[in-house]
Amino acid sequence: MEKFEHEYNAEQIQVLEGLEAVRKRPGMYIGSVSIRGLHHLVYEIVDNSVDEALAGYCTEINIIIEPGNIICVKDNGRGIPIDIHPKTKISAAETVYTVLHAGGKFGGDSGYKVSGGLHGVGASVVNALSEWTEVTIQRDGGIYAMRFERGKTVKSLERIGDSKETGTQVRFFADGTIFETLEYEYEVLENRFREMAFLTKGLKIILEDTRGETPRKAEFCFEGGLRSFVEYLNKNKEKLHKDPIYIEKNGDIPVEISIQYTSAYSENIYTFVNNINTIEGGTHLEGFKRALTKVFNDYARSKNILKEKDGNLQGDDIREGITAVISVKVKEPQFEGQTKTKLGNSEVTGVVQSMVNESLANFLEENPNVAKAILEKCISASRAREAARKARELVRRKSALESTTLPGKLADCSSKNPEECEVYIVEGDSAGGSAKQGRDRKFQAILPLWGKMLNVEKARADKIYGNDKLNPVILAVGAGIGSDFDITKIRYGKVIIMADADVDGAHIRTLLLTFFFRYMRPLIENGNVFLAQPPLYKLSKKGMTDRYCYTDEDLEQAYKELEEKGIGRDQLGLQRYKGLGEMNPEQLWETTMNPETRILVKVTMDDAMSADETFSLLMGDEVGPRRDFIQANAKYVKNLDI
Ligand code: 0RA
Repeated sequence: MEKFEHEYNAEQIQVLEGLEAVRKRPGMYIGSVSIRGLHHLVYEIVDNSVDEALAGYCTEINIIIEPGNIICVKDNGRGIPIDIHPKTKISAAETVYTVLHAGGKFGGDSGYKVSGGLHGVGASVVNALSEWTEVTIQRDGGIYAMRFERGKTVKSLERIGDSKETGTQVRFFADGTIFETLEYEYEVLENRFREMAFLTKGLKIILEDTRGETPRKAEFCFEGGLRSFVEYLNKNKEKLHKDPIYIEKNGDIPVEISIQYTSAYSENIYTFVNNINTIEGGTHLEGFKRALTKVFNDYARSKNILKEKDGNLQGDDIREGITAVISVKVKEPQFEGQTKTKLGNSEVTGVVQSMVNESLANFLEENPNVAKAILEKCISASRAREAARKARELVRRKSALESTTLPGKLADCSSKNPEECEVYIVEGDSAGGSAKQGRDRKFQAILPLWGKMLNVEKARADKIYGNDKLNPVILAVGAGIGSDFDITKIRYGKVIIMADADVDGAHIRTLLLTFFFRYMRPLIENGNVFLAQPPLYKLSKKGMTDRYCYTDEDLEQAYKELEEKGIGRDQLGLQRYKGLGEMNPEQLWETTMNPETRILVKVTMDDAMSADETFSLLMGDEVGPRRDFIQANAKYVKNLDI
């Protein structure tokens, strides 16, 4: 017999219906039921502990991925309150886990929830979507525990022991009938928790993975906050000044910003609202950019670095080579944009702007050498921009004369409707030939690329327009680059990179992704960039349709299934594809290009960001980190010719 039998009153029934709704439409609450949604469960639980840290009561959070993909999150905060709610007659702790959006309702105006995943939905959603959840609370001298299954209480909060400590521990096992996979990816969680630790100065976050034979562990704690974040982002880059610039203001809308310039040509500004990555930017970014442009122009004028006859430096020039992280805390954030990651609150612009105006102007006055180094770079960026404009006009004029703006190598499709059109960027002429023959020419265009790519790390926009490898890509996509890029002009809804599964293929993929990341970022943000997945193997036998396998696991699975049909391994021919060039047009169509059967992987900002990171490392100016990387990854990058 259960010790606690529930009587369901009206409120309780509402509760159950609430969590039932979550189980019926999980996507509405956590975005998706893919691995992304699965990771989201962990973020939701950790966010609650981060809130406790932001309130000043928690200094350490431990996250363990246990064998069987059970997640355990433990913090040393005050412990979730356990007092009985006068209306529902159940404990506050149980309410938090069973009532939708209960978080933040307790403790009066003790503060507001600031952290929160993309959806910020709270513990009850995690509970609803887990096969089981166990919560253990230490507070008021005791240890208390409760348990739920698929969101329903099976054991109400009960005192199970004594303790002098305080804190909250949540263990849960996600529901396999809801999620596509239950296998957490350690690296994804590691990246997110590193980011969280950067964003919450001084908070120690420990992540452990005890699933495999060799347990993994990472410990993050950054006293420098965003300063450490910027140092981390720039670790492989050549810096223009030693210490990142750091400004912080804890007013009504707390703002924390760190900036460091590098000798690179790209602009890397990351913005966060309540610890959520606002990849589409918004009003905080707007305020920052305005202030940055104004402060540097004012400074350059006042020091006579810009003469009276000179025009103002443009924002793009001032942001060349910048790495910056902006973090704001907003009580009622409004998220807009395609992916709801653009801050809409208009009051934030002015707050960020005036704070940066004041602090950055002071900083430049106090650090004239840093100011000089940055401004020299801005001025040369400005000259390059002028040269780029001329180069671009030349290209435009030339193409007007030739009466076509499309590159000669492009085999275009017949449809002109971008929504249905796709372009395959194919490495190598021979694979390009097969792709041209195998494609559906109505909606599939082929652009072959060959030879070595331009090193975009060391090139400015003027070089890129003139580059014979990248110019065809720019013209084919048809929407310009950099600040001229206009997503409404893209000629294809899908831009698909098709490269071999070997080191050279990886090289070209990294190069193209980096190029898109730096010069056509909205294309990635908008979800228009994809990676084609050519098969690694073909299994064949007389009288049997060929079977293609895309991974080693796929191959094992195929062997198993065929064995069950009485076909042994020894009867099967196995071909390992070394390159796209080995497939004939029909095979290429069937395995990699036919929308009915192919596998496409959508490139996310995370993918592009790490490609960019790898790229800076391999192509940039800093020799030390590159050597370290190659030594650490020697077994993976044996053939990489750098
Ligand atoms: C005291 C008061 C409140 C929450 C907590 C402690 C608390 C909650 C969690 C969740 C995970 N770990 C935790 N540690 C402490 C209520 C504050 C409010 O809702 O405004």
